[in-house]
Amino acid sequence: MTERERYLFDLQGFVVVEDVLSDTDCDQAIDKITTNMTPMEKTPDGYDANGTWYNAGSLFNYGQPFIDLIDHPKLVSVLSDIIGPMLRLESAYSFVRYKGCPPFEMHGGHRGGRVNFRYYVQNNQIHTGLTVVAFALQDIAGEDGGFACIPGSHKSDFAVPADERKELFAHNGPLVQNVPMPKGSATIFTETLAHGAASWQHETPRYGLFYKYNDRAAIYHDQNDRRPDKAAIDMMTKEQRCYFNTAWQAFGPERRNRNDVPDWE
Ligand SMILES: O=C(O)CCC(=O)C(=O)O
Repeated sequence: MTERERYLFDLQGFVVVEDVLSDTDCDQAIDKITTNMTPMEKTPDGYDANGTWYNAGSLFNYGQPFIDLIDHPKLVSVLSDIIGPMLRLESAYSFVRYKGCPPFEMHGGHRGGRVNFRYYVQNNQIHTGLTVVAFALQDIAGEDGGFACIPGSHKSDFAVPADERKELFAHNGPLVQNVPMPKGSATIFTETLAHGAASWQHETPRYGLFYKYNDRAAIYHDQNDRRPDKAAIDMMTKEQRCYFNTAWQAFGPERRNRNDVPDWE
């Protein structure tokens, strides 16, 4: 992690890392997502999607560029500094959203959430939990909508008061900012940050791609329907497979004292 990245991540709760994917990677990812996406009836907040929200899972079964992104050096350099030296990839999925779609309401926003939702700095070292990489497969301007957050909210010790939430967490409200992203970049943000997505406003849909990382000793989502299947695992390197290991830190199976051998060996 560069000093600039550390400064920006600590200040804002997110950092935009440029040039992670090439134009060809982005176009290939969009093609595969478009071929495999299915319409959602409801958004994650329970709004009627009305044909404006789609999703695609099982991304690793479609090969590249999804596989190489698992442990992309530019991402691992940041993630291993802010989460821990050994990482798990809990979840990878795509949401495709069309112009005028319902928003993804703001969530997160204070560091009282223990292991998965924490943020502190000690001895020059950032410590956080569940962390998201949001890949930009196209150029995104602020006025397009998309990923939005309250910069700095990851350091708040207080949750937003329930009766102020509507005003203070409103998209286009006083605190929430849309984050522009150049094509091929990756925005790394802690789930402790108050964040969501504003209604998409561009004629071309937003092809969102999200990977969620945690410490290899921690877990947030139930992994039963999130782990890649054998066909996908077979396309990965040994190191990449370890990103899907069961969460444990020490004294694992067969007296392994480090969680650095793939569960699938
Ligand atoms: O759609 C977005 O950009 C926001 C994603 C999000 O809120 C999340 O991953 O928790």
